[in-house]
Amino acid sequence: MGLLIYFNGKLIPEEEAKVSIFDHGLLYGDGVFEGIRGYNGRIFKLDEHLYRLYASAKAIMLDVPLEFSELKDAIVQTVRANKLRDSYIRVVVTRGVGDLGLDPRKCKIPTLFIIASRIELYPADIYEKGLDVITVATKRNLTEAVSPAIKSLNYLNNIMGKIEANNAGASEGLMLNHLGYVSECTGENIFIVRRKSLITPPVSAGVLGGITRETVMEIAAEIGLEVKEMDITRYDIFTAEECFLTGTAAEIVPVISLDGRTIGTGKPGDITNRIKKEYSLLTMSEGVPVYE
Ligand code: PXG
Repeated sequence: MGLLIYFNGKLIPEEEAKVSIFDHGLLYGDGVFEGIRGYNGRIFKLDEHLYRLYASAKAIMLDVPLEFSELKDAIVQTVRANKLRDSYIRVVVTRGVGDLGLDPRKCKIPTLFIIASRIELYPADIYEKGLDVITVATKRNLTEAVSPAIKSLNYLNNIMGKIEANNAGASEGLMLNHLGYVSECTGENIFIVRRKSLITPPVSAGVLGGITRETVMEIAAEIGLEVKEMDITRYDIFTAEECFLTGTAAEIVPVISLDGRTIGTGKPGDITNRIKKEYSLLTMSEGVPVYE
């Protein structure tokens, strides 16, 4: 049985959920989105994802056609209609249907759809063995051009990075900013462990303010680990005790090498494993209930 999709105000079968070829989300990548996870009958960090969605929309002057509470309700209804306990939810708002010119003023009504489905995680052995990452040549977008803090439909910068990582046979690509500092991977934030503290690049280094990144910061505070947001270079990763990536889909993924240099012992570290454990405990116990 196919999925039920929330599409511009209605729940409809996936075969009927079709976007116009004149939608500027397609023609220009003009729109914003969120990727959210549901665990165990609850939606994890839903408010946080929605705050970021409205902030992304604000930054590109796009009016989300629903109020915060209406959108929240539409997401819960979509998950419920598909009877999902564990889910991956994609919320997309585009500029809407316009003409072939890029002027967004021609797009009168934004398109809004919600897909509640499942997610394929990285294969299980990646979490035990860790990832080999390489630095890609494509720089992360300038914050003054298209800020990486905006979760927009325009992901070519990241896709270019992913293609380079794929071509090199690596599992992920590390992106640097125009100054040569580390920003993030193509779809995950990065942390290193140095002398028992966590370090992650600041949003000003050209990174998406990840919800998982924030959650890791909260976990660190609870378990008494210091977290510093500061610019780091590849050298800091080469010489780190541990390294891991964070993202809604990936959760917490250990990194064991960068550009051929083994990080720490070459195995997922104790701090990484502890954070991973605390994260999965949170996902099982927190969130907006779907079925109550
Ligand atoms: N940085 C970027 C560039 C992202 O796209 C994250 C960090 C992590 O943010 P959250 O809030 O999820 O902790 C993301 C997440 C994928 C994929 O297939 C990844 C993301 C979105 C859609 C697909 O890897 N983004």
